[in-house]
Amino acid sequence: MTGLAKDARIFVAGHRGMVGSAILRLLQQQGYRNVLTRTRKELDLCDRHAVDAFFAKEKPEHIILAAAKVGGIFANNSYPVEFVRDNLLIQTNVIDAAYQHGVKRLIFLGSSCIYPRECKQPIREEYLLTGPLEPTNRPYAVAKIAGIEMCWAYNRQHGAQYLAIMPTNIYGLNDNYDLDTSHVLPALIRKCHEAKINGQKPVTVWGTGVPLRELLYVDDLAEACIFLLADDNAMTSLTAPEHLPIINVGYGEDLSIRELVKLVSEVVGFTGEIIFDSEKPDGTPRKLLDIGKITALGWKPKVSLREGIEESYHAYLFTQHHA
Ligand code: GFB
Repeated sequence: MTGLAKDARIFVAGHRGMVGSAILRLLQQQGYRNVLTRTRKELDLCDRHAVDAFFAKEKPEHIILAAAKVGGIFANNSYPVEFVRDNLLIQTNVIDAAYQHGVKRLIFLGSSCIYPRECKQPIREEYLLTGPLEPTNRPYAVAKIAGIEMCWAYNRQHGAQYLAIMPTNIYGLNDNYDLDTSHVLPALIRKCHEAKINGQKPVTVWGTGVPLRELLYVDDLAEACIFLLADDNAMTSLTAPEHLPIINVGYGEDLSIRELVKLVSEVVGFTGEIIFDSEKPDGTPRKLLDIGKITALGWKPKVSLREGIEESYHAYLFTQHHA
């Protein structure tokens, strides 16, 4: 079943990001010896000529495309240009260069926000494009949908094996803790921690606290990516030309933002007041993924939400002490 030789040349695009760095760690742990990486300074993925030169020189056989412009609800809402432009450029350059340079397999990472705002739950892969998108992240979602469509086009027209993985909201090591651009979980960890050390001051949480979110620890996503890339049968059937090459990766359960703050407070030891600022957007009401397709192949998440938050908080404290 394993179709990935330990000496295969695997390019992890975006290896310094939260997802890319988790993938790199796991590939190294699993003994892959020829993992290729480039920092943004060494290779600008928005520059097609630079991407072509890199592929011509390094000849990657497989690609995990984890490079993207990402951020939480406020960043998505504030920088629509960067979210649509940079993502379209990066994915178009890398996916087309992959084909031009004979790359066999490619994993493209998307996001659960590609599905309609009012989607039936849990969300199955085939619900894509069955309704209007959530406005706060539409530019990002449209770029990611274009990426899925590109993967399908290369599979159909050229017999490629390019697979789009749609993860739910991800958190963990190397997350972004900048309150203006981060996702909800790192923001809550930081807010609760800072409030605790400042004498249990009140914490302000955006929105009503009612939206539901599904959260998956980044190491579980990394495992799903490598597991799929290495499985010949799964890659062949998931990238068959007659259907969209898309598979959900999630935790299987969600909780409200209100419940999430409670859990984070417990882990961090924050006991102060929690204020909900309903002037701030809620975003999508709910986006729980149906993970039946990937669990049927044999993958399931290993890290519970509480364990994952504990790990993340320890990592956050470590970076604070070593800043
Ligand atoms: O994680 P988050 O920024 O993104 O926000 P989305 C999730 C929910 O948490 C929203 C609330 O209802 C926020 O209003 N929230 C509460 C907070 N307090 C905070 C806070 O301090 N910071 C943040 N960031 N949120 C993103 C998309 O949507 O999810 C992206 O914009 C992508 O495109 C990503 O899909 C996974 O889950 O709403």
